[in-house]
Parts: sequence; structure tokens; C-alpha cells
Amino acid sequence: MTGCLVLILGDQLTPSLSSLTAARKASDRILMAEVAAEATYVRHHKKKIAFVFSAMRHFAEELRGDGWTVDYVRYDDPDNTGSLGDEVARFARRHDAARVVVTEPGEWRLLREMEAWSEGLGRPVEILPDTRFLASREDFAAWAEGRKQLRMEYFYRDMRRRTGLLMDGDQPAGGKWNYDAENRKPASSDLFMPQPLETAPDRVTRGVLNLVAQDFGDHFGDLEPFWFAVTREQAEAAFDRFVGEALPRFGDFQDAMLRGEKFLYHSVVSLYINAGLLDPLAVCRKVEQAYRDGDVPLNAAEGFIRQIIGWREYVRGIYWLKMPGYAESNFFGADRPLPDFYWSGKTEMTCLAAAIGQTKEEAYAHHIQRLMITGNFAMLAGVDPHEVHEWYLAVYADAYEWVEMPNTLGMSQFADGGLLGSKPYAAGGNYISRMSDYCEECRFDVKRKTGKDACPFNYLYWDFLARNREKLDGNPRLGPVYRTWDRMAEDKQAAYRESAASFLAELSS
Ligand code: FAD
Ligand code: DLZ
Ligand code: SF4
Repeated sequence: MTGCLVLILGDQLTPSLSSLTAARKASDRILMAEVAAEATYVRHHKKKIAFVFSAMRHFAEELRGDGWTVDYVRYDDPDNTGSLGDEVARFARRHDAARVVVTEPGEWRLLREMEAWSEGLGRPVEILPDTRFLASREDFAAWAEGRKQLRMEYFYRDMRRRTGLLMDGDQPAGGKWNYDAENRKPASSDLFMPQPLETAPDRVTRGVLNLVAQDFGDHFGDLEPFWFAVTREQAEAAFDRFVGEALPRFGDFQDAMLRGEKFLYHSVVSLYINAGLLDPLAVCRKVEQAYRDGDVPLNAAEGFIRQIIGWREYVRGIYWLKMPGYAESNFFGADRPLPDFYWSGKTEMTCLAAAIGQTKEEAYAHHIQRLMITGNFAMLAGVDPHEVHEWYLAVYADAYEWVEMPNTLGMSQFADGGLLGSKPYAAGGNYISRMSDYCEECRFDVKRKTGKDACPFNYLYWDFLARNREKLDGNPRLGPVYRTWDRMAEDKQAAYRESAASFLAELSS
């Protein structure tokens, strides 16, 4: 064969992918492989593996229908070597491919592996940029160059100008760049609650579900009911349902949490965008159109678009700018093992039980649950940020390191010392009580500050601040908080710290 072998990864399911656009149907072959190395480098949630494998199988069929020659290696193929590098070697040799072409992966570990492939293969491996992002790695590095602080807000404004999204001439629609202040309303359970579109598993997905049940039965999470979209058309239908039913209230209730309502007004599309089934710019254009048509308010449209062209692009930029060192970040030197209840959901703290419980069921929790419940607790309790990172990478269907790691180590654990956020997202029970109904059915009392029945978030919050004072004292945004602590009577301070010490001792045992 004189052509190329084009490797397509499980999160590269996009017809306009750079490796596909560079390839020729007549002479090149596509390789896709379900491999143990990718399915187990962390113990991914069962639903995540099922989603990736089923979406891969459907995409391979789409490519074949479009005239491509595709070699597809199933997980249970007896000849499957179990790693992408070995599968590439097997097929490159079998077809005597002139070279291997691949779009860069979303994880640093895999990029390093790929860079070493060519030597063993004895043929060139061409790694192309991933053009599915608005800002290339170089664009982000140029933006970051010379800046003292890398604040998302300024990056986001550049992305608005560049895309023209929600711009009226050179001014932001409505006169403001950011409507976040309007997006912090608590929800109440009697509101009409939209649900994400559920896709019934077809024959291909059923086959994958059987495989995952058999080979990944000991991984975290419930496999069924499985309702994720696994093709572009299905994902688009799910997104259209969101725009029609949930988007109008997305902004208002973006930070709210309710018992029994796993999705509220969120889109539940991150897994589709990250796997390549939905195009990030196209979904933003649809949302802008809904605003221009008068179907959704500006705070909803802006809030949604900011998450995608702002946060999503920004965290990817940070990841590639700071890796590999970023993975080692541990600003507070935290070393507590991740509590077992992160895997079982068995805890008397209702907020954590709810967030972890739905994570187990759906491989999904929305942003504030990830940030202010599971993330906040781990940081306050001093859990090793690398254990926290591995947990997030494993349990969510949308998790790939480029997006998960900066969100976890940077935004939620402040392990990068403030590169990504200007202060730690630390909060006591009062915040959770204001934004949710969790505390109404909790064995702990959110109003109590110390003692056995007090909400653990209350004393852990002060203990965290006191324990890490040396590291945080210079942070201007924490000045008022430390002044409050300093004004507290000594016995009250001691009570906070004692309650925290006995809670943490019990947690460790
Ligand atoms: P919506 O609330 O409907 O938001 C719309 C879209 O905006 C999302 O689909 C997503 O594409 C994008 N988005 C929103 N917030 C972020 C963000 N902070 N970073 C990047 N994109 C964002 N997101 C992932 O895609 N993968 C992860 O592995 C991941 N890990 C996270 C870990 C932690 C500790 C935290 C705090 C956040 C993490 N996020 C991650 C960001 C965010 O929580 C999810 O993108 C969001 O909850 C997905 O649900 P949704 O599709 O309903 O989003
Ligand atoms: C997440 C995942 C899983 C579970 N399995 C595979 C697989 O078998 N084959 C594959 O090509 N990709 C898989 N993926 C996605 C990769 O892990 C992902 O491409 C890298 O982590 C880079 O983002
Ligand atoms: Fe969570 Fe505290 Fe509220 Fe219980 S009282 S749900 S532990 S915030």
C-alpha cells in the first residue's frame, strides 16, 4: 500500500477532523480500535465506556457509508493487542502503510506515546493539530504571553470578538459582556422540569452494553438504563430539545441544585461535544439564533455561550500551556486519601450523597455539583488533588484530561495556587443551603456551626482557611474572610478547629 493509515480516536468522531480532511478515500485506510489501555488507564464509569465504544462503532459505519475503507478493531477481537500503539503497528505493517496520520489527542500522555511511535514503526507518524477548537494551542500561548494573570473573562471577550457571537458591531449584545450576576437563583421543585432527550439503545449499542457488562462489570457506575445519544443526528436532536425546553431558564438556575432533579436546566451535551459528535461553534450559533429570535433571554444565551467559547476553550489552553508540570500541582500539599464514599455514595451528608449518587447512576453531575459539593468538600478536607483528579477523570462521561484536569486541579482544588481562579471556591453549608434543597433532608444541621450535629462544611470551611493561612493570607479577595476569623473569640475558633479535627480523624479511619 502506498497510502496512509489514519488513526481516529474515540473522542475524534467528527467528519471534518484534520486527519480525515488530509486523507484520500482512494488510497488511505482508517483505523479505529477499542483497546484496553484507553478503557482502563483510569477505571472509567461503565456508561462512559459504553458511550465511547458505541459512538465509535456508529462513526465507523458512517465513514464506511461515506466511502472510506475502515479497519475497526473490537474490544473482544482475539487479535486485539490492547494498546493504540500496537494496533497502529499491526495495521501499518499489514497494509505496508507509507505513513501514519493522526489528529493530536486530547491528553498529554497519549501525545508523548504517539511522538515515540515512528521509531518503532520505521515510518513517519504525522500528528496534525486538532482544529475543532476556536483557539489553537499557539493562539492561546500568544494570548497568554506576557500577561501577569490569565483571567478567563478577557480571553472570553477576545473569543466573542473573534466569532462575532452576541456582538452588535464591536459592542457586546445588551451592553454587557457577562450576565453571570443574574444567573444565581435557587430553583424550587414545583417548576416545570424539562428532561434531556433519551435515545433508546439500538442493536449496536445493545451489543456494546453486553460487552461492557461482561468485561467492565467491576468498574464504577450503573450501566443501565443507557440513554445517551451515540450518533451526530441523535446528539443534535438532544441539543434541539435543550434549546427548546431548558435553555430559556438555563441562565437563571445555572447554579441551583435540587434533590431528585439531576439535570435541572443544563444541556447535558458536554459528552457529545467532547467526543466530536457536536460542533462547539455550531451549538453556540444555534443558541445565539434562539436569542435573536426572541425565544431565550440574553442572560441564558450569554451564560451558555460563555461556557463553551470561554471556559471550554480557556481550560484547554491552560492544559496545553502548562503540561506536563500542571499534573503535579498541589499548592496546599494536601495528602488525605479520597474518602471511600466517593465510590459508594454512602454518606450521611445529603448533598454529597445526591451528587455522588447521580454520578454513579448517570456518569453526570452538573457544574455546581462538581465544583461546590464534591470539589469543595475534597478541598476543605485536604484530599490529595491527584486522587481527586483521577476520580473526576473516571466518573464523568465527558471527562478527558484536557478539560477535566484544569477544572479539577485549578478551578475546584486551587492546587495550581491561583493560575486559573483568583481565589479558592471554598464555601460552608450556608451556600449549599441557599442554592439547593439538600439541607432540608440532612441528618446534619446547616445552621449549627460546631459539634457532632453541625453541618461539616461549616467547620471544615474555617479549618481549611486557618490551616492554609500562610498560603492564602496575601490573597486580596480573602482579606475580609480572614478579618472575620480574626474577630472571632478564641474559644469559638478552637471549637471550629476541634470539630474539624474529630470529623477528619473519623474520615481517615
Ligand atoms: P452545561 O451546564 O449545560 O454547559 C454547557 C456546556 O458548556 C457544557 O456542555 C460544556 O461543554 C461547557 N462547559 C461548561 N462549563 C465548563 C467548564 N468549566 N469547562 C469546560 N467546559 C465547560 N467538563 C467537561 O466537559 N469534562 C470534564 O471532565 C469536566 N470536569 C470537571 C471537573 C470539575 C471539578 C468541575 C468543577 C467541572 C468540570 N467540567 C468538565 C465542567 C462542567 O462541569 C461540565 O462541562 C458540565 O457540567 C457538563 O454538563 P452540561 O453539558 O449539562 O453543561
Ligand atoms: C475514553 C476512551 C475509551 C474508554 N476507549 C477508547 C478506545 O478504546 N479507543 C480509542 O481510540 N479511544 C478511547 N477513548 C478515548 C481516548 O482515551 C482519548 O482519545 C484520549 O484520552 C485522548 O483524549
Ligand atoms: Fe450538605 Fe451540610 Fe446541607 Fe447536610 S447540612 S446537605 S452536609 S450542606
